[in-house]
Amino acid sequence: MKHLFRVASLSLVFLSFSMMSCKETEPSISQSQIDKLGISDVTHLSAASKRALDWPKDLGNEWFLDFQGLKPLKGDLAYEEGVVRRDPSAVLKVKDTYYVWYSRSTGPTQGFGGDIENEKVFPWDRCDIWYATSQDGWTWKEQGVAVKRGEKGSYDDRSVFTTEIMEYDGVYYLCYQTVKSPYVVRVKNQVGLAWSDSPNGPWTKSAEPILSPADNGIWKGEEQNRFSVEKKGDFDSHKVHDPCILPYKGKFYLYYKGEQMGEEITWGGRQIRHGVAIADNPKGPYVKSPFNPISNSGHEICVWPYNGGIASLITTDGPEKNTIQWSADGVNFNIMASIKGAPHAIGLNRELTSEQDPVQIMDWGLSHIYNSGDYQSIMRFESRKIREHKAIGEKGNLK
Ligand code: AAL
Repeated sequence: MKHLFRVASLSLVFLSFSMMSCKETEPSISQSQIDKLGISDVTHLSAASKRALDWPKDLGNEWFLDFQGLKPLKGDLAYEEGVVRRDPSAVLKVKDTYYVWYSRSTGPTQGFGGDIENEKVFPWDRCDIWYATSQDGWTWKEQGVAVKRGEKGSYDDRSVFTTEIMEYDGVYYLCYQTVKSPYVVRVKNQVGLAWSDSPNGPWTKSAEPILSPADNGIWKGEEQNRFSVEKKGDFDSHKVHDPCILPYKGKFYLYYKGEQMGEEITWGGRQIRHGVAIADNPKGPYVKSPFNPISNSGHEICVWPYNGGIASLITTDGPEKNTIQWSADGVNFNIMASIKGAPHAIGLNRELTSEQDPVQIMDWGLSHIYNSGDYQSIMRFESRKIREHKAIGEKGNLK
């Protein structure tokens, strides 16, 4: 409605401007906008033209890219039957060595409904967080476990997984998802944190989770059915997932994916949204932003700093999937580019962060693939920028 009002008022302003052809006191649709958008008659704006008039005025091609096919890694991170390696963290370069952390488990997945004491309900169930190093980003040496599941009875006794790394002030922080046994359909997921003076550990774990689901949903009945609710609650009333902490404006922004009790299928995808929680110190306490949710689409978190703000790749679910968005304040995101589809569970190569190029960080990084329903392996992605279009033999660049 607000949008319609704005476009309607813009049209009126334009009309009165052209009729009066006197001094311009209010914003109008300029002749160059009309020309650029190829609008035939400004008194007959189609819905598409109205949306186009709302696009950021200074938007160029700098945000647009194309992902190439995933390529397998070599060494210990090559696919291995019987082993799950998935959800890679960002890649950090420490001195001359690349580091990555990831979820690791062994054995097949049985799913829900079997022996909940002994079986694995998902590939990311019964995981610990492991790490590997590489000199060239292709051949990796698995170094061993970084963060283990907790003692029986603790909040992370069932699985620790889907981790992200942040280095700040010489200290390394791993944030990750946690599940407490028993792993039933309605189990809540939380976020834990571990820190170390070295990327090689040893790691100290937080005694309590640093983030939990909103506590305002109400399940309906006793059956383990996550779609059946009396009240849904906030967008993150069931699970907080895919945590990623960025130092930003003197604070620490913990971006995460929320899953809601009574989740629906909307626009052909899962009802998944992102939130942010902000702290003064890396260890918290993290306070959820009152602006949550900060996306209406997406899946795994993929965020990076750019031009004083934060950029976010939105994949997989929701009407705005396959877009790159940017916010000047880390909270209010707008679409900058649509893309053809992005790798899942991206681990960004933080070495490539650039203030000149918004998507240079996508030149290469890590992702994962499903080799089978049981086993996943970490892969490498690469991308190419889309800055021109030229047919073979054609002179000049279309920019
Ligand atoms: C991923 C992530 C989280 C989920 C599972 C493993 O896509 O969103 O990590 O828990 O799937």
